[in-house]
Amino acid sequence: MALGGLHVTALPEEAEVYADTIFIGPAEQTFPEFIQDFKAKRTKKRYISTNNRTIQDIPPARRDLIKSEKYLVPNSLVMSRGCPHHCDFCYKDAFFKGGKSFYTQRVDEILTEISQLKGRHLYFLDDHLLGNRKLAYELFEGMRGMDRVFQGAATVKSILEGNLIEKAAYAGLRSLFVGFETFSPENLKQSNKNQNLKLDYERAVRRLHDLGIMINGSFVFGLDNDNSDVFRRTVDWGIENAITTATYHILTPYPGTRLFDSMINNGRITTYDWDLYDTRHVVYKTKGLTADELEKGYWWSYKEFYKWSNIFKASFSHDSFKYKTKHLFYAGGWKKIEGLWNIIINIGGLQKMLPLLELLLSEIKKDEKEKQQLTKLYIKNGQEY
Ligand code: B12
Ligand code: SF4
Repeated sequence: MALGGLHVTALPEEAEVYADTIFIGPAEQTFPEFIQDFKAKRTKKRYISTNNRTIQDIPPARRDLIKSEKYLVPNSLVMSRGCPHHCDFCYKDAFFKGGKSFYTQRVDEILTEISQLKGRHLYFLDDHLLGNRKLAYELFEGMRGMDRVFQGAATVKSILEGNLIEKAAYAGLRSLFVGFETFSPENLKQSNKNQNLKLDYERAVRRLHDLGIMINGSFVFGLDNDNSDVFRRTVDWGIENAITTATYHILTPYPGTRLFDSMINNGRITTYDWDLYDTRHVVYKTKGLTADELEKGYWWSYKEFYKWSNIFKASFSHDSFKYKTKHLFYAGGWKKIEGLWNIIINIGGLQKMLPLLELLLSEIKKDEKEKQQLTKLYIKNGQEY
């Protein structure tokens, strides 16, 4: 038995009790090595990813093996692995330890991959789709005219800088996961999330809305500078700024992260039951809030944000009728009809929902000339100006 992935990488000693072989870190290079060793009957106990990491020139994913009718989003793909930033609570530095922690595909490879995918919808799994701006620029340039709609994730900073985000929008970006995380500068500093410091979150939101890009805002509760008003403030901000969907998390010190080490050093970890490390439970000694307040506030936030009255309020603050409708159906469908989703999955109807998703992600029209003007981005020697 061979095991790999995030959990195994974070806790190899625990994992190897259950396996003949474990994989630490990304496996694009170590798995082929394992196959060779397996054939030669000399498999090792551990395969550790080193600095020779790449996702270029690797064999294409065997998408023919995917039962696409069972998925709402069969076209998931990766342009980059990792991220250029180093937030203390993130899995990234621990997972990519011992080698590169941000590396990319070649643009021609990813464009070929995209051109072979059925349907219009794409889902980029990248931690930070705009992390390498030059590459992202070339990707979006190449995707123009491909008639795709896609979703991805990026930082607030990358939305505010230059006009790459316009380029993304006109290539088909319709929904973006954005790591706002916290409004407190002290919390940002404590988390080494300095790239968010002194940024105008509202300007980033307006920019995305002007381009018809729906926002899935990510927020973390329980950082040391939070107190009991954090839930109300965060939810109100999301509604007032017409964030389409919100993902709330209770701060979780995943093993291997700097956050985990610092919690251990300060005697703050309260449980090692990994099942509770799901961003829904408090697993450490809190500071500005009690653990009970934090869990209750977390659940209250979800309930409050996804109340129909608040979904309506946020939807109707958009200018265009089309955006209002899209917001209403997307947010409503995301959280409000979970029971219905289970029925759709059980009767094997997920693929039939894809055209609906594509419709919700359709473009909010802009004049062609305006688009060209907005996407004129100048790059020389890898620098934007
Ligand atoms: C897409 C995604 C989701 C989707 C998953 C959809 C699906 N059906 O697959 C959804 C939205 C459902 C989701 C949910 C959650 N997610 Co999520 N998710 C991701 C995301 C963005 C991509 C995962 C992915 O496919 N990566 C691409 C593949 C190629 O990489 P990989 O999985 O690491 O696999 C490589 C290696 O690990 C290794 N490998 C993996 N498995 C195996 C097995 C073997 C045998 C071998 C040899 C090798 C191997 O080889 C692969 C190639 O190198 C990651 C961030 C990221 N970029 O990875 C977060 C991430 C994994 N999610 C995270 C979290 C916190 C969650 C939730 C707990 C959030 C929540 N509160 O609900 C839930 C948990 C769901 C669950 N039950 O487990 C965290 C995990 C943190 C941690 N340290 O564990 C991440 C890292 C995001 C982050 N930056 O914090 N997630
Ligand atoms: S910006 Fe996001 S993906 Fe990158 S290190 Fe920070 S939390 Fe992780």
